[in-house]
Amino acid sequence: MAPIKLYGMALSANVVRVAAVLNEKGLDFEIVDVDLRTGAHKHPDFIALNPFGQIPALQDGDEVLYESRAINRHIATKYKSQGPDLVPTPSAKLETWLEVESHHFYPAVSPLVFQLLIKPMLGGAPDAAVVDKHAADLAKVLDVYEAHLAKGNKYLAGDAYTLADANHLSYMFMLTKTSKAELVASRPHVKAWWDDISARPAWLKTVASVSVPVSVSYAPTPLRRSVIDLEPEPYAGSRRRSAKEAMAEATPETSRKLYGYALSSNSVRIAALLNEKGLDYDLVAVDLDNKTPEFLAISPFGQIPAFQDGDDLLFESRAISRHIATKYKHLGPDLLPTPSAKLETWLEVESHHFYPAVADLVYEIRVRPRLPGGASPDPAVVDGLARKVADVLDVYEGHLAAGNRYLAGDVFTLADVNHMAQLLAVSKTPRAAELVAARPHVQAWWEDISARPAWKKTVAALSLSPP
Ligand SMILES: N[C@@H](CCC(=O)N[C@@H](CS)C(=O)NCC(=O)O)C(=O)O
Repeated sequence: MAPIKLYGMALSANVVRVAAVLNEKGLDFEIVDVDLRTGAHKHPDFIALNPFGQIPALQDGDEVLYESRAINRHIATKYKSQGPDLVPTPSAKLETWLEVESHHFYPAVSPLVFQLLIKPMLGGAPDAAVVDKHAADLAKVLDVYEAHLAKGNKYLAGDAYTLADANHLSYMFMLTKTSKAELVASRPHVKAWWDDISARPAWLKTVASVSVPVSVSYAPTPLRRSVIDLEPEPYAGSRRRSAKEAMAEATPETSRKLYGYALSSNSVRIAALLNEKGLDYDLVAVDLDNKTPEFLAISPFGQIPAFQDGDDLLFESRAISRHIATKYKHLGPDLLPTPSAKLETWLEVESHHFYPAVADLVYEIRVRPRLPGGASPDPAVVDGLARKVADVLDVYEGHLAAGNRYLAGDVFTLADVNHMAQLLAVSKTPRAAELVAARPHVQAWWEDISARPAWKKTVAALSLSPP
């Protein structure tokens, strides 16, 4: 069989994230050089592998994947019994900490590493204000890690080393090579965890094949808001209850509690899935201006949604949705047919391309102007953000036109479900809705998935004003 091919540069942290897991699994692979400095990632040959034109991409036999976390999850699932099992399932803690890496650690650490390590290699000087901001962000993130690890968690998902730990290796390594290494050294549990995971033979082998500091030209992913309201007045009327009151009021019929509010798209993502699975739940409204210790104990970053299902406590919406889809695999439609390279890829496309682009556009048009002191949308900014959404939707159009009825192929999966709440926000934002309408396959896909009874039930439970 042809060896596994990892496309990228051995010096890119997102590529090294994958190399680390291939080595942990003892898999032979070759790195096919895609040099960002020569623009090789925008060459048609590479675009055929990854239409977003980013490294890494991976070819394993007939399967081609992109998005480093999708690749890693696919490797960990497909080669589950080879080397350590990196994805023991179902594990609420594992799902949560995979998403913490993706949506808290990475957005804080990557701009910092760019400023301190990469920019100087390109002849630039670090911007002190940017460094300070992201160092402060990362300090807060690592405080949550410190508390989590101090609570008897040797690794992020508990007693065993998993993919959640492995996905941190490349950026942790680079961070410890910068002047902000003290962010790790000053937190004893984070430091002990790092000392442990960075001593693994597979990681030492990975390090031996790359040389840091690096000389790579790439744009770091900017920080994103993680909660985007469908409507600007989230606490309208009598719906407002504190988490404490709501907890006290929770009815005993179900042990499932969704902490959020009905108009947050990240909360609606979970409601849509629970309805697909036919699962009852109580919506526990969270007052984000007055977060209670009870709520913060479940969601240490203070964000909604969070979810309780019996003894399982989770936060991060995509972790919650994945956990529900795994735990209740045989209830209603199976939304996670595994192993599926396409499914893993499109789950991550939603998370790292679709959501950020759409959230920024919807925020600029619908949310920011209605905030206290918010001015009307800036047409030039709106045009720029709309272009980004159009670029993302072009990739969706190409993918759906290539014989994929749904994102992962013939069947409706979690990859589709995870888009629905944000697509609803799009449908209520005319400038964004026209971008969907202009792409016949995207429009047909949205019409198909939004006609599902579970989605109609979800929307009916939201009290949304017309656009
Ligand atoms: N979410 C993607 C991010 C990949 C990414 O940002 N790759 C960078 C290099 S580290 C890149 O290809 N940048 C070139 C570009 O975006 O044009 C992943 O994890 O694979």
